[in-house]
Parts: sequence; structure tokens; C-alpha cells
Amino acid sequence: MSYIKDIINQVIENNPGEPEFHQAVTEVMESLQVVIDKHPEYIKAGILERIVEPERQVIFRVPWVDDQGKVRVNRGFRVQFSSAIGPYKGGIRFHPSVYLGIIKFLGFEQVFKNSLTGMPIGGGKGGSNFDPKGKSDGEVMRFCQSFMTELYRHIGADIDVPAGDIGVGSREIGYMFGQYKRIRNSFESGVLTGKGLIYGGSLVRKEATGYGLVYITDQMIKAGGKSLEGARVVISGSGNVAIYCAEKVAQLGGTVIAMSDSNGYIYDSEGIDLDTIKQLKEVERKRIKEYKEIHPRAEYHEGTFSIWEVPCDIAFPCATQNELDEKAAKTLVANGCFAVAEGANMPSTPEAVDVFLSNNVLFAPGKAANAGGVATSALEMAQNSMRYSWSFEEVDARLKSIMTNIYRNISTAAREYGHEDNLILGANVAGFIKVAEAMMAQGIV
Ligand code: NDP
Ligand code: 2IT
Repeated sequence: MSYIKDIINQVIENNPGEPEFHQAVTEVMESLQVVIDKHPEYIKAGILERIVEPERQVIFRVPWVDDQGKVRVNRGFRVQFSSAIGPYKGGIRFHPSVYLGIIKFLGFEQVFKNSLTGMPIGGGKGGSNFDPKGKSDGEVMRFCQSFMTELYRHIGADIDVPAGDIGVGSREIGYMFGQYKRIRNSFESGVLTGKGLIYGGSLVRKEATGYGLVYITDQMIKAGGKSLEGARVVISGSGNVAIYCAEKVAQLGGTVIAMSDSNGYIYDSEGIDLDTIKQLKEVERKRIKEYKEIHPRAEYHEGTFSIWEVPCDIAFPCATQNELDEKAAKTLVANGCFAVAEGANMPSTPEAVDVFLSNNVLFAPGKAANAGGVATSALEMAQNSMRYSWSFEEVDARLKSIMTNIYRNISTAAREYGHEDNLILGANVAGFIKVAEAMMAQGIV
């Protein structure tokens, strides 16, 4: 274990002030002792030392002018973590909390997640501390254009392919694609994913993360002898991942009783009306509090993360990192929750994960459970390369089969490496081995 400990300590020392990155690296590295024991050649080839160091990190100024004519400056990031198995691939996040440590943790997670999809994609992530909330359409457009005016030189269909994440949806991808196309004078549809359907987007990409999350959860809980049918479900967030998670849960017979945004949560014992959520969040960009105006039977509670106090059978954290801590995990367990599946990236703290594992809660870690989004991005890239598009049913069937494969591979890896019920270990090991083997084949680069 001392070799692994040394790697973790080096990462902490070399990347000061980036706790989220330390957390993500520590979790993966602690899973890898069993792999290193079987593959000492990875030590000789410095696989671990190399895999924790991004291949390239770009930080840039993003100047723009607001509606009052005032000059504003934000900071932009793109971290190109690993190109061992394909071009860098991963979303862009616009949120005031973004700094280098957040983008690095997300880029690091993305490497293993993308490997698990079985698609030929490396790992990267980008973003800015820009806050889209309360900004006009014109301000968002000018920001996106300025962001792309620097980013364009670092990306490309065979180099690095960004997509959405928190604060970046089809509107922002559209503005960024428009600016990229204008600068390059070339319609390179494969440079971004999550595009609108009429200019190269893929059917099911919008739904993919949430749908994929429920597909894999369904498999996990069936294997555990339980069912989604009739389950009371709590989903944090009310953005892209949360909304399509809720849609699929309802299709499979579960009842979503609570959802949240960054201000608070709503509780509706009869089941949340998803059309209202879509109208409020996707169309009007309003606060979830407004749900109560339309459905007076619902309750609204201030305090975004107190959503975990709502008793439920299954919990899907789909908002942000570290939103579910030890106390919340204990409350969920005490209230009878039997499964937790992570739609967000690293939403459960390490202490919360320990609570779930020690109480036999079925637990699907984010890098496997939310991989349906990036997997469908890779399907979008494939369709762009073919200059062709598949039907909804075709893409959905591929997504389902990808999630089935992920579940099988991480369960097998967990079993093979001696930790039957630990899908975290299974996901880290299965995701890692493929990247490590590609790195072995390609020499010291
Ligand atoms: P959205 O911006 O569409 O939605 C995010 C939701 O989470 C919103 O309801 C937002 O509230 C809430 N939220 C965001 N930050 C915070 C915070 N700091 N505290 C409390 N609530 C917060 O993002 P996505 O749905 O795309 O992403 C959600 C999570 O899923 C992220 O962790 C992301 O990395 C991950 N993910 C996304 C994928 C995708 O394809 N989009 C794929 C895989 C993972 P509010 O509306 O008030 O801002
Ligand atoms: O975290 C993620 O996997 C995403 N935000 C989606 C990335 C992508 O390239 O589709």
C-alpha cells in the first residue's frame, strides 16, 4: 500500500489547494492496490505517476461586455487529461464555483468513465467561473463566443471534443458551435456534442445521462432482488440529468416525490409533475419554488441538500459534487433507502459512501452510473463521422446495451478482484485497466 500512498501524497503535494482533485484521485488510487499486485509491470512503466498528471492544462482570459456596457472578465479552463484510448472528451461547466481543482477532478473521473463506456474516447473537462444565472440571452451568447475564441485552437473532432455539463446545455453548445464554425470557416460537426438535432445533434443525447442512470440502476436493483416498480424516489437537482432520470423512473413504474435546485426542494407525495418541472427549468429558467404556485398540494423547503431528509426507497443525487454527506447518508439509511445511484459526478462524500457500503445499500458510483451521457456523445460523434443519423429507437437501444455492458464489466471486475458487492472498486478497476493497457502499448508518453 505504501506505493499507492506515495502516489496520493505526491498528488496532494503537487496540486495544493485542490481538495476535490485530491478526493477523486484518492478514491481511485485506493482501489488499485489489487490491480498493482497482479500487474507489477504497471509500476515499472510509471502508469500511476503518469495517469494522475493531465497531459495538458489550458487557462485563459474570457473578456465580454454585459448589457450595461461594462467589461467583465472570467477565467476559462480546459484540462486534457488522457488521450490513451481516444481524443480527449468531456463536458464544459459554467458555474461560479469553477476553478482548476474542480475541472481537474472532473477530467480525472472522465478518463475512467469514458473507458468504461467501451467507446474510443479519452478524458478531458473544461469550464469557467461564469455564472449563467440571471444573465440575458445576449450576455450568454457573447460570453460563449469569447470563450470559444480561445478554446477553438485547442479542440477538434480528432483532438478534443467538449459537450455540456452544469450550466451548459443546448443553448450554450449552439452559441459555441456557431463561433467555432465562423472562426474555422468549416462545418466540423464532430467538434462538439450535445448539438441541436437540426445541425448534427443526436437523438437521445439530451435524455441519455438520466435514462442511462436508470437503466443501470434497474439492473443493479433487480440483481439485488428489488424493483423500481412502486418505489418512492428522491432526485436532487432539476437540470438535464435529474429531469431525464425522473422521466425514466416514471416510465418504469417508480414515483418521484422530491426534486431540488440550488435554493431548496419540493416534495409532492402524489408524484412530481414533470411537465411543470420541464416548463419551469428548461423553458422559463425559473426557481423550483414556483412549482408550488402551480401545484399547491406540494411542499417547498429552503435548503438544497436537506432533500435527503425525505424518506425514500431509492436516491439519485443528480446535482453536484459532495452534495450528500455522512449525515445525509445516515438519514437515508435510517429511512429505509435501499439503493443510491450517482447521476452527478462525485456527489457522495467518502464518509457517505462508507455508510452506504457498511449498511448494504446498493450503490452505483457516478463514473459508471452517469456514463450514458458521454457514451451517447460518442454515438453522436460516430453519426457525425458517417454524415448520417440514427432513429431514437436505434440510439436508445445502443445506450441500453452500453449500460448493460458497463454493469456486467464492473460487477465482473468487483468479483474478480475479490470485492463482490463493491461496484466502486469494480468501476475503478475496469476503467483503469483498459487505459493502463493502452498506455503500456504506446510507450512512455
Ligand atoms: P444542469 O446545469 O442542467 O443542472 C444542475 C442542477 O443541479 C440544477 O438543478 C442546479 O440548480 C443544481 N445545482 C448545480 N450546482 C449546485 C450546487 N452547487 N448546489 C446545489 N444545487 C446545484 O447540470 P446537469 O444536470 O448537466 O449536471 C448535473 C450533474 O451531473 C453534474 O455533477 C454533472 O457533472 C453531472 N453529469 C452531467 C452529464 C450531462 O450529460 N449533462 C453527464 C454526466 C454527469 P440551479 O438550477 O439552481 O442552478
Ligand atoms: O460528466 C460527463 O460525463 C458529462 N458532462 C458529459 C460529457 C460528454 O462529453 O458528453
